[in-house]
Amino acid sequence: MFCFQCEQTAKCTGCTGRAGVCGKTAETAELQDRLTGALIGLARAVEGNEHLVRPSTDQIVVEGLFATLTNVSFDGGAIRRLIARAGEEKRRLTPLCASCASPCGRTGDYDMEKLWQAEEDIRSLKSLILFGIRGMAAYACHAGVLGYRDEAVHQFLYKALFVIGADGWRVEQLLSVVLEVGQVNLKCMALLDRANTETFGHPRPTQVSLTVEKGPFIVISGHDLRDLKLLLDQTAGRGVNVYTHGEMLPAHAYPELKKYPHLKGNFGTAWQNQQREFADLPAPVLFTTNCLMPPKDSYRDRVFTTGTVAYPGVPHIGEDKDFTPVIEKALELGGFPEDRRFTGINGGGRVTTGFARDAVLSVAGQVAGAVKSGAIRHFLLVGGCDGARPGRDYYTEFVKHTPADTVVLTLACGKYRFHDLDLGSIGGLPRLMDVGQCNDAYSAIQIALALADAFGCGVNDLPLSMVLSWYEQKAVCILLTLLHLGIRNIRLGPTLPAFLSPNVLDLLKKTYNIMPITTPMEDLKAMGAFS
Ligand code: SF4
Ligand code: SF3
Repeated sequence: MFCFQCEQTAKCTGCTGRAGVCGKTAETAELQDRLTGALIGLARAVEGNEHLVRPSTDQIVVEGLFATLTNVSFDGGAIRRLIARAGEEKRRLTPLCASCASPCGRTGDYDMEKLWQAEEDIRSLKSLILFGIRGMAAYACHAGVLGYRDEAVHQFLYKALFVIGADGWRVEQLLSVVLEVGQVNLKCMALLDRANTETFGHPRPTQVSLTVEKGPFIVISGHDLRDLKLLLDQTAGRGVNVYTHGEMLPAHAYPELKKYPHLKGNFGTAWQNQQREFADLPAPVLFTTNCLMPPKDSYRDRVFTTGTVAYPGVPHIGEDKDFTPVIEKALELGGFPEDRRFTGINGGGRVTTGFARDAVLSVAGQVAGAVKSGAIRHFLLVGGCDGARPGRDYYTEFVKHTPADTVVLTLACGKYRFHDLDLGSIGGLPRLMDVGQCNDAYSAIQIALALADAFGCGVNDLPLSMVLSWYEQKAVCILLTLLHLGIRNIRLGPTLPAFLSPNVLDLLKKTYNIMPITTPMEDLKAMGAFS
């Protein structure tokens, strides 16, 4: 196997051998490569046959890409079914190819070994494209389940897949496709933002309890808000409470979700702590998307998956979204006998979420006034994924050291390192504002653009610095969107992606002044966060 798509990749170069650091086996990794190769074959078959493409064709691509995202599908059987669907669809689009006596190979599946063995700059740029569209497919999938689609996104996914499999593309040509990933991803994130806010309302600042009340409960993890809504409907009146976990936390801020009285609070911290946190839990856990880790025996019998996420031997709730087995498990396990108080990593007992674009922009005048009066001197966007590497303490220390006249905007699961800290307030506004999931990066971008508008300058001229933490491929497409928008001086950590070749990294540094994190104090000083 070879895989270097995530931040925890072995030795910061690539996972090889019998299994990856994430627990993905060599067999699963090879099946995921075959699936990607089959999707490239499908994209080749689409070329010239665009009139035959159906929404179901697009769905295969979106699901297939999503299934290869880190910590989503460990299930060989599910991946084989996706490979078969891609093959069947290709045969529908190009029936003559299947029976051709002397195949030209134009619609053949792609052998991913060719990519892994390619010249390093080509491999680097094509990997950026591939990992970027894997992240984008996750967003498209979330929007799709709520009934929202954007034709431009699907058309681009075929193009990008085609390019990955094509020979002879030069560095400059690939670079422009890399930036196109960022451009189209902005549309895709806008679509998801619209899907979420039109379906569930605009998030409003909301305090979330970390105490688990006595009695039966279900923990729901991942990013899929529709799954949460369906679970809340099915648990209503059953005496079963629901707690969010990981990236589901911002769901508490949506009016159409927070109205359920049995959506009680949040349990646990970021994904990498799940094997410890779930060990003694008297409740089932439902994973709707990443980040699933291989379940330990201590709690394996309480884990359920749904959607694209899957693990061999773990019960999977199908398309009918009948969560009865999860609810029955919650009733059987019974929950805690008494209320159980949990805290965040820093000892805080409550956290606040819901500072998405509508909430922040509704106080834009107040924010602009605080900046003009000098009360707010700098904005710091500290966002992105969490992970297991020890260097991620950087983000906790960074936030702890931010001066009292700065505002910290955050999003995604990296916030679990610091979101229970009490940073106080400035001019009636909290100093720490959680914009939402990684899926809400669009909201953070809109806030930055609105600030730039209010001050009549570009985003790069704002007193705003970005320090991002990355782990999986949604972070890759978000980063490409920021680069597409021309945003400079982004700090990235805890380590730089293994798939950036020295030349590609050099190019990104020269063009965007992207840089690795150093120490919290050094970076804060360099950002001009201190007066
Ligand atoms: Fe390794 Fe990450 Fe790939 Fe898993 S997803 S095999 S940890 S690089
Ligand atoms: Fe986290 Fe997996 Fe990326 Fe959604 S849940 S940010 S890592």
